[in-house]
Amino acid sequence: MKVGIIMGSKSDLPVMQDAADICKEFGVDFEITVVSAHRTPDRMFSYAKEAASRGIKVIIAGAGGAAHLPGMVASITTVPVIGVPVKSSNSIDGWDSILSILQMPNGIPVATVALNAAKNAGLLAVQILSTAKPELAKKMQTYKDTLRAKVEETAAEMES
Ligand code: RP5
Repeated sequence: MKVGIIMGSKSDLPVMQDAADICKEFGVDFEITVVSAHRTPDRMFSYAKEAASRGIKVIIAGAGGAAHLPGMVASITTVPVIGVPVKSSNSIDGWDSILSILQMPNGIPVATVALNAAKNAGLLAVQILSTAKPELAKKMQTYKDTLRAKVEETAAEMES
C-alpha cells in the first residue's frame, strides 16, 4: 500500500516535498520521482500502466504551466490521481497550471488541490488510504484535533 509522488521536473521538488513530508509524518510508504508528460511520454505511460500492479493506491502528480501530467496519468490508470498545480518558472501566474489540471473533461477526474498545495495532496492521499486502514484514520483524527486545539488556543489568547 503505497503513495506514488511524481512531478514533471526536478524544479517542482521544493513544492512537492511537502507531500513526501506528510507521508513520512503519517508513516505511509511512498516513492518519489520525476515523470514528464512532455519530455518522457513513454516513461509516463509505463509508470501509469504499472502503478496499480506495483501496489500504488494513490498517485500525487505535480506539474506547472501547460500541466498535462496529472490528467494524462489519470487517463491511463484506475488509481486515483491527485493533481498539484505548481507555480513554475514557465507558469504565467499559476492559473495556467491550475486550469490545466482542474478542467478535466468528464470521465477522467483529477482531484485538484490549491496552487502549490502539495501538503494538502499528501493529506488527501493519507485520507484515501485511511478508508481501508483504521489506525491511519485514527492518526488523521489526532492531526485534525491538533489543528483545532491550536486555533482554540490562539482564539483564547486573542480574546484575553
Ligand atoms: C513542467 O514544466 C514541470 O512540471 C515544471 O513545473 C515546468 C518547468 O520545468 P523545467 O523547465 O524547470 O524543467 O513540465
